[in-house]
Amino acid sequence: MLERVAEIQTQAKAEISAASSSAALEELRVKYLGRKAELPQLLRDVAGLPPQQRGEAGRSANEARQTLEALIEAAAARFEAAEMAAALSEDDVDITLPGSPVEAVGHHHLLSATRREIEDVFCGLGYSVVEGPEVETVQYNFDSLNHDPAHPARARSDTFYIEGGGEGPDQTLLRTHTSPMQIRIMEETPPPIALIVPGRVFRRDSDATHTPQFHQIEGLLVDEGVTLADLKGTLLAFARAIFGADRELRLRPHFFPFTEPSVEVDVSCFMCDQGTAPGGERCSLCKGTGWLEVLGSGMVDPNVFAAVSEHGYDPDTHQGFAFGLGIERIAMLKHGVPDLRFFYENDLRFLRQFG
Ligand code: 2U9
Repeated sequence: MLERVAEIQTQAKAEISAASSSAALEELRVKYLGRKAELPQLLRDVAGLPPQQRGEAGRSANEARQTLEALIEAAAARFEAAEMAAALSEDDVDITLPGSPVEAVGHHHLLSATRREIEDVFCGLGYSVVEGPEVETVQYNFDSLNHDPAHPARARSDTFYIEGGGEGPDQTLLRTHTSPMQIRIMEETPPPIALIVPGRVFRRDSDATHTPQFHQIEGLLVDEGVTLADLKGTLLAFARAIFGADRELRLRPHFFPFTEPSVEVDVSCFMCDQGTAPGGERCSLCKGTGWLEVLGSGMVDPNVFAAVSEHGYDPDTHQGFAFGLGIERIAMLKHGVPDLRFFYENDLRFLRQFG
């Protein structure tokens, strides 16, 4: 046995020093030290030798095993270092660099982008953004908002009522504006509040400037000591952020059921100088008027506060202003979109212009 152990050791040493990779070394480890290899088998056979041979045979086989283990380990460490160095020098991927984000495919629709742009302006002014249900009740959509029962907007010809959707104030409909959500918020949140409500609204209307569905953003601010000057300052900040830092505002008296006084708000045209285009001709955007109608607004009617007075809105101590705008209209003005229907036709030649 001693001779055989010496032979195995000599042969293994030669093969280990000739090995050319860590994979080859691993094969040698299995070949000489694995469970089915001859040397471990010899070690197991020591127990069957005559007692006087066991000591020396066991010692030499054990030493051979330890020697081979150490040789393989040392060679493996050398290969590992060399292989790592080779991989690092060949590999042109620097794993320490931050991962590059996946390239965005596509972009927001112009209406979504415009909505976000407007939301950003009001978030910057401290407003919250809240969304509400698209199916509403007559109570929230009209009654709480001081709509006269005879108001034309309530007619079957102007509003989508849900068939079988209740009766009287509980009758359900597709909301005609996002205002019902402001009522819901006031029922839940005592003043002061400042919020905008973006969302889809529905009216029975269909032509180049009207679609049965469009998008609004309405705003509501309620506190003590709020005046029309606060409304004008807020809307001026909005107009300048969206249409340019040089813009001015013009307020014209109007009527809305939920605001008193009510005003329509024009912003000075950003394409011309008071109606005259750079070439001297009449500006095509503002039709030579120098003003663009952008939204409606006003001071919240005390009757609206009366509908939520039990939630802390006292018409005698609280004032508020509200405004409403059509996202489509803002996008059309800002980007020169000539027809409202382009927004919904999903013609990529149109959509891709606004990436
Ligand atoms: C509450 C009180 C008052 C919301 C307002 C307007 C004026 C307005 C139109 C703009 C173009 C609708 O999208 S449009 O067709 N909206 O002019 N909206 S004040 O007033 C409110 C809302 C909620 C509780």
